[in-house]
Amino acid sequence: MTDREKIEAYDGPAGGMGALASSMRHVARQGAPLRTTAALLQLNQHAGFDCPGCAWPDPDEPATFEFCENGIKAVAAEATGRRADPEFFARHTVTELAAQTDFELEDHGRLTHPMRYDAASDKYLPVPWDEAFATIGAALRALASPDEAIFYTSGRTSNEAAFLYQLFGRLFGTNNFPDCSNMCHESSGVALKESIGVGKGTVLLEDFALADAIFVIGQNPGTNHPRMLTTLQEAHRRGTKIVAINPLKERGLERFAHPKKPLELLGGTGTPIATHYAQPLIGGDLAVLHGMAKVVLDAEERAPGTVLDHAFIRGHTSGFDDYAARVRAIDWATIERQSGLTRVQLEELAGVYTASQRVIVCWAMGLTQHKHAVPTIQAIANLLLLRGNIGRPGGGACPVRGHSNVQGDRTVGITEKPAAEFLDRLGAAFAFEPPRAHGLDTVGAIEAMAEGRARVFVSMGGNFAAATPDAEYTWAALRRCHLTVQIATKLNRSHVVHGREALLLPCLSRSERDGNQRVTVEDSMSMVHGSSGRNAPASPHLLSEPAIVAGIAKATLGARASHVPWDDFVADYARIRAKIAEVIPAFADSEARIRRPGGFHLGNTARDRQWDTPTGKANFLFHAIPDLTLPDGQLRLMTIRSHDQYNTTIYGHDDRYRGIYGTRRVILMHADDVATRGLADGDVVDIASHFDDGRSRVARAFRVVAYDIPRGCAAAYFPEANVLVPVGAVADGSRTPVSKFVPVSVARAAQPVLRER
Ligand SMILES: Nc1nc2c(c(=O)[nH]1)N[C@H]1C(S)=C(S)[C@@H](COP(=O)(O)OP(=O)(O)OC[C@H]3O[C@@H](n4cnc5c(=O)[nH]c(N)nc54)[C@H](O)[C@@H]3O)O[C@H]1N2
Ligand SMILES: Nc1nc2c(c(=O)[nH]1)N[C@H]1C(S)=C(S)[C@@H](COP(=O)(O)OP(=O)(O)OC[C@H]3O[C@@H](n4cnc5c(=O)[nH]c(N)nc54)[C@H](O)[C@@H]3O)O[C@H]1N2
Ligand SMILES: [Mo]
Repeated sequence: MTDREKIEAYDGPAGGMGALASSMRHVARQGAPLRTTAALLQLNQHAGFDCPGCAWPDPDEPATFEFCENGIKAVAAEATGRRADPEFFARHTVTELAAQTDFELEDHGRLTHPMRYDAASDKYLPVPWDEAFATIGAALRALASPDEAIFYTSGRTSNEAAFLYQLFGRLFGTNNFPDCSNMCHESSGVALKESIGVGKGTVLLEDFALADAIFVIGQNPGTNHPRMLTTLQEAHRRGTKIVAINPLKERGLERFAHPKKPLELLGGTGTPIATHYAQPLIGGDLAVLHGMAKVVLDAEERAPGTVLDHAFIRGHTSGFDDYAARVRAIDWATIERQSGLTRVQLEELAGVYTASQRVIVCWAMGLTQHKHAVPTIQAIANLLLLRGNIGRPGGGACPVRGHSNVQGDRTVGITEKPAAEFLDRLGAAFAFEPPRAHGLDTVGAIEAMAEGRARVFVSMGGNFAAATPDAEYTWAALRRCHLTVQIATKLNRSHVVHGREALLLPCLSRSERDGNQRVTVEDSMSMVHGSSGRNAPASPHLLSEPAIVAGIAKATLGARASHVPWDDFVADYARIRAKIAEVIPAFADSEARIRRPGGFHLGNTARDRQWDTPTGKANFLFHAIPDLTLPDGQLRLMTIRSHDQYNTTIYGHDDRYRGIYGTRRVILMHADDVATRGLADGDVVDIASHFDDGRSRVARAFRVVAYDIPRGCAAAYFPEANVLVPVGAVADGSRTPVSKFVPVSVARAAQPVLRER
């Protein structure tokens, strides 16, 4: 154990003085306080830029500046004074850099020049932009088929850049557009589309002010969507019931002190958030939701006509009778065993549901990254449908998205499974025949590279090597590529785990001036608004993402796509938006509508009670509860985020609300699970995962922390634990890697070295 490491209970509320102090420390560390402060003043303002943190929406009239500790960290990380420039790269071989931790890599600061890997010196050397583009064009043209290329996207990319990127890829001839969403809310999209005909949430921010009850399932907003706590706090004050369902007691769901309100700060303890808190087993949510539905159906049987919304069920849904019969037939012993909650607890949760006229259910990765994620999310839809809670003010489904524009990227065509209608319109707008065969998703892309079926990998942002499952396998797959191209702001793992040839293309960040252009983004509630940075670019050699895509497109397609006005698009993004509107009618007149404070809503058929499903109705979809019991000795491991990270970007080594300081190599376990293994709190263990594919996967040297978590469950941080997640373990229907349910066993470490990766 190093001096910095410390594990102790955290007594404060989420937010509060701790959040203020922590944000100031992070701003100071980045060495450019003025640049950061200037940027912060523009954050989420009407004329400013959209926070590069989470996708929680902004109120129409944001306060002078909506304080969010993790938003500040995200902006400070972009506005940093540090630079990974050519002198830096001249000092380090790539082999040396590859030995550094994820934290150390990003901590070198912003990339400043386009760089190319030089195998002779094992270093990145500067390369002129046009030479970089020509290299990509040559490699792509040399492929036997366009489907040997992969175009990955992370969800921070603007609508304009994403639209050009997918246009380029489809002109080139492939639908290989895997994205971070494949690892994130894909399960929500697939589930909701089948249930209610639209793969997005049905609520707006204003609905939270009307709700009588809000359920927050498998989500940790105190860390990952801190601005949501303000919404929940206001709801709590109005008397709204707030139900948290999470194996961990997350502090942000328990208590919150608004960092901008002096009285709350001085009070010290904050105000409560959840009125009810249940800690199910990891993966137990389908049983929880079926259990609640069973209570609701029983209540209706006892007092017919008083509990269900019969008019809604009759007029708007299909499949109710079959669903109800099957839920009634589940026995309580199965529900209790699989959920980890008692019947009494489930009756209480269901009681909150039936006592409330308007109900919103929110969820995030705790539900989506499971083998049974799609059935579980459909069980949420079922529960909402029982009482007409979709398309009612103050009620609805709310998958809380991750990356700030992950939803927008999908809207403008970043998907490996494009709809035929979208392709028809894209083809008509640009006079070409787009490829129709579906492309590779994230897991499919890894397998294709591993097997040599894909050879060029282009990444629009993100950190594929660290974010994906099965690190060792995935790294070998990336290393087999002929060329890997990374369009990025800061150095990360994917830049040092590269193909035979490799390019680093540095781009402007959200907070930086891009001429006087603006881009657009879509938040978690389908609101589209403008974003324009004001900071001076981190280096004069940076290009915008749209300019980089145009450069690659011209160098690759040449005369084949000379009818596409790439340069005009880059000169004025309004021209890209005009084309987006031609392909996606909901964008019509967006130029005027993004100028309004708050932007505009893209519309949502389910919210209007129009059901775009094969039955023309909202569907009750039943799935049996799976038996998730593991062999003796194994634990269900979830891989989660600490308070000091943004996905693979590690800001620091503290997870304040969970009382863990100075280290990320920890495994949280129930005290009895620690004791029965002959271990003690603080011991160092190796973690092995178990999956039926004949390969062994071990993560070494994790410190055991006895923690308030159900027996049989454990937690470790992503991405350190990604070596344990088998690439073949994916969710049924959505193929999202099962990052929240990895069967593992632990054993005293062979070598208790605690070097962070
Ligand atoms: N500061 C910051 N903000 C972020 C991010 C970040 O890394 N840092 N990431 C962004 C992205 S891309 C995303 S997708 C979101 C992620 O936001 P979250 O989904 O909140 O992120 P996770 O840490 O993965 O947390 C999952 C939560 O689900 C719980 N959980 C795990 N398994 C289960 C289960 O089986 N059942 C239930 N009921 N709960 C479970 C965990 O205890 C944890 O509280 O946040 C976004 N915002
Ligand atoms: N085990 C496990 N694995 C997971 C998860 C989990 O919970 N557990 N969560 C999954 C989820 S929900 C997600 S969304 C994925 C995230 O996967 P990704 O989106 O691929 O990863 P990020 O860490 O968000 O990407 C960070 C990098 O993006 C680059 N970047 C930052 N800003 C910009 C920009 O403005 N433009 C460009 N071009 N680049 C930029 C920087 O170089 C930075 O290093 O990870 C997934 N992986
Ligand atoms: Mo995500």
